[in-house]
Amino acid sequence: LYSLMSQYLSRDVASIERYIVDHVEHTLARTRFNFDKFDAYLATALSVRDRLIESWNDTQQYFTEAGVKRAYYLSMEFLMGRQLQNALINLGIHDQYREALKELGFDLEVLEEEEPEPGLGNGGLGRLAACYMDSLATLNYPVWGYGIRYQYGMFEQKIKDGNQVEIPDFWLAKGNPWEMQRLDVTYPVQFYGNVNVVNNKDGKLQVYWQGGQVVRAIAYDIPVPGFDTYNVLNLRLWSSSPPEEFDLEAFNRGDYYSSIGEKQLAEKLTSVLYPNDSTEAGKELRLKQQYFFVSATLQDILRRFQKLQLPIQQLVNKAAIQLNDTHPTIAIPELMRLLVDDRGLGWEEAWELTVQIFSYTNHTVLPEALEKWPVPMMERLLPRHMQIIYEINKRHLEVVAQMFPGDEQIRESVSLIEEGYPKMIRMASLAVVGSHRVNGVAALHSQLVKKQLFPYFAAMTPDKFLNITNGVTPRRWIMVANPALAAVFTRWLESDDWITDTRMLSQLEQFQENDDFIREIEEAKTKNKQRLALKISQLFGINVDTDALFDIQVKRIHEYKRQLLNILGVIYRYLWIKQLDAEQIKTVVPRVVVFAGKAAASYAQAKRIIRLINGVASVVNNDTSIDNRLKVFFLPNYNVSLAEEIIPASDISQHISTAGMEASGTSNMKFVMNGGLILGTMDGANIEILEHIGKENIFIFGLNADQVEEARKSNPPTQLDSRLEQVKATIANGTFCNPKVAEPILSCLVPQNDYYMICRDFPAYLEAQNMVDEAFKDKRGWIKKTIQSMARMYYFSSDRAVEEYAQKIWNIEPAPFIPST
Ligand code: DL6
Repeated sequence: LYSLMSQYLSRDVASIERYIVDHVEHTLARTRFNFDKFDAYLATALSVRDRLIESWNDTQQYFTEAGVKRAYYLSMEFLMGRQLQNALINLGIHDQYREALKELGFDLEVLEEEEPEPGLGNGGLGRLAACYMDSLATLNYPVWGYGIRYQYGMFEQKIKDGNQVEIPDFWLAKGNPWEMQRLDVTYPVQFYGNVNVVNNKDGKLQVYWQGGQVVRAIAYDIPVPGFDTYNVLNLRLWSSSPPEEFDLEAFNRGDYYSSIGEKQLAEKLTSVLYPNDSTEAGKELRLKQQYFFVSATLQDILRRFQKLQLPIQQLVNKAAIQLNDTHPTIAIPELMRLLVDDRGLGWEEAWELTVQIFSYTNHTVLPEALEKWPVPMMERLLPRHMQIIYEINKRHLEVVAQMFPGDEQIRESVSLIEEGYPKMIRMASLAVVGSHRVNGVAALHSQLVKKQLFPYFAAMTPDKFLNITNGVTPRRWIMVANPALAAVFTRWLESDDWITDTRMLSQLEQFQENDDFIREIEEAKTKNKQRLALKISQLFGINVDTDALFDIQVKRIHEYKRQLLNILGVIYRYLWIKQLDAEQIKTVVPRVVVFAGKAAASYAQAKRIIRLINGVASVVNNDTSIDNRLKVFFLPNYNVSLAEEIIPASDISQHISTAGMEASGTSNMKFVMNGGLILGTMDGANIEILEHIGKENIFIFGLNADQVEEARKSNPPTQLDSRLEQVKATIANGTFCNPKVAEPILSCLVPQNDYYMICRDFPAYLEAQNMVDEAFKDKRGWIKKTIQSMARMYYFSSDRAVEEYAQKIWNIEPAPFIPST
């Protein structure tokens, strides 16, 4: 592998050694003879960061000098994963670093494990943002990411007596070598206070928002390297701190502690990532986080624009702002405030500019996940913004009245304010009205966004709505996660260009009957299964057979994702094996079933499902009568690093959401790219995966989205499948866990209460699992399916996705910086 980037870097091993030792001695103040594994990791990371900083500075300066239009990706979550290995691979110096560290007595792969994982996200949405940053850097797009530097990321999940326990994740405990604190980049952010209107000299009304609390935002910059390019992008995360001014009055009153208390409050603002959790909805601190992040970001964007000395109307030619879900939507009234109150623009002109600058990605149609904020809270916390939202709504409703005259029902449904006690602000509707483009994240989802969520908005402005199907980066999800498979690809394609051009993978199909190629693909899979088997044996003390079918479901635990359907199927399989005789048992395809995922801390039903899975695991794994034909594991603390170990090891993975409920899914793409097949429903991106890889290469079952909608409206069936009855009875008699724990689960498994369609889909699910068994028995047929699938996945690269954003929404061009050597 030879990288463009590495042409500009010193690649010789001796220099690399020296850089590392320099950091050991001068940054960490250790001696070269006495530093431990973590010191070695830190010094290595710092030496890599040094290399990134130079390119990062050059890239940013180049963007400024060239005056390019930039896009800004605003996301409350970035799940970046560990950085060291990814940076070394993107820079093309992984092997040289391995060599240098060997000379120093360390194993690079071991040091990579020392890196704490920054869990600054809940799941798919945050990881998508990270994949997009990688692709944007790789394709040289001038983009910045903006987010929050939480001190506590996603909680660490432990399993005690089968139950999930949450442990705070203070990921910064040992420092973060990848970030640069920017004490020169700070902004004040205001909350509360009053709005005053005065007549200024030329008779115009001038609005002042005064008083209240001020918090300071401090920037932390994280360089994001692309693959095989000199360009390095910036991810700017904000941290809160007290304002520089000290409350002298309180101090003079002798009230020293309250003057400090105020400071501590300010620091708390960015301390913790909010879980994806409906019970946390409507919390004031969360809205404060959103405004804090958005206000600092817009001040930063405008300061950068101001340096260009252009009229403010030109902002639209220099900046596009993407709202990653509704979380940063308060940016829309904030930009209006900055343009109208601070810059003196008229409302119409400011609004036109705002709408042209913003665009919004919707990531869910689940009603409970659509953000709403109480009007009284907004009035108190951001009084000027509330006025602006009312004004936006007034003008919006005037347009609605013209389009749908006299229709009260439509007016009510599209109003930005939901009537009730208290009134609520519909943030998704505000995001739609204030954006020129609104996209869903998979074809079906984008249809549902239009038809189900925003039918009248879509009727009013049909061109606003579009689809951009998600994608994932082949750098992290093949190169980093699966070096064995990556090496096979490069060997057979006689080039590593596939890393940046996944269309090349289609050429692999010509080798699908080649015995050597098949053997190499199989060997890579076995290696990955062995790695996971080792992890399982370390965690549970159980050795699993790597010839078994590895059946994996890893994602947040949620009723709509239907881990319950999976475990019910496992229980049925167990009961079925138990009634076979010794000869029959030998014919059963052995399975290793793996679950992983976190349940939101207060999501009781999701936690019960974890408890049930662990209960089943302990019974099944200890039952010697089934001759190891079934093993079940719940791997704790699912995160990006664990995903990198699990995904390449799968034979089959489950993406079995109730149709119409999973916006896209992205792990489905990662699994197939790594040579695993999918068992799934016609939901989210599964549908497009099917279209690309062919229906013969995917196991689809169950109701589709239209049928689910129909089924919810019609009378439930009168009878349950007898196999499901049998499974329920076994759960109810306490075989796996205390029946009291299982009771609320069982009460959902009745036809009248089957919102997630588990009862209705159960027979089709079992049938599909049988088809998986049959297909797996035919080894050659199976591998052929996996080869065809891998070869046809080019579309699901995040490179394709970000190109669509750049062209269809942001209107920006690549801007590669070529250094003079
Ligand atoms: O678009 C990224 C990701 C999708 O792949 C998932 O299907 C979707 O559930 C997730 N959405 C969210 C939004 N919040 N909620 N709920 O995380 O986005």
